[in-house]
Amino acid sequence: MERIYIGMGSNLAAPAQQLRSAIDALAHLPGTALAGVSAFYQSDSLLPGQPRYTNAVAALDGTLAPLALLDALQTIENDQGRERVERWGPRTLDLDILLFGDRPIDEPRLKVPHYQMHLRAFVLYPLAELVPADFQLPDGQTLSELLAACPFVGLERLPL
Ligand code: PH2
Ligand code: MG
Ligand code: MG
Repeated sequence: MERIYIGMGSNLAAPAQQLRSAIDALAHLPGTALAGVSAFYQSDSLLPGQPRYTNAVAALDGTLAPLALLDALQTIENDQGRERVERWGPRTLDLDILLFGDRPIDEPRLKVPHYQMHLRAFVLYPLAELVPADFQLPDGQTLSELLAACPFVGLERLPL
């Protein structure tokens, strides 16, 4: 059994509703159990000219292989109308595997930890709601160090 963290994001078609549907789909995923969900946070897109994003992080406990989980997440994205037009384009739903237990994964289709999670406030602050205070990434960096280097700027935590 491994603890897995999923970054969720949406900036199209009622983003908060998209995240709620995704959480429901994650809760029903075979081979995993939903262990927690952060609050929802809004922020501007990293790419200018797009609608604002709503983001959250979910924790799963699972026995699935990483690539099987990736397939399942892509199915959920597709079921919720994800269209893959341009890289970083606006999307109804983005589900990214942030961390998979404490293993680094380096496959053509899947790199874990997610390559930019350590720089993204909309990942780090929701993640911090779900982990112990001394939490470390596979490379030994602590989440507190990452948070200290990544100010809570432009993030809006939505009321539960
Ligand atoms: N995802 C992107 C690009 N820009 N900006 C915010 N605020 N949140 C995201 O999830 C996000 C983004 C591509 O994955
Ligand atoms: Mg993605
Ligand atoms: Mg993403």
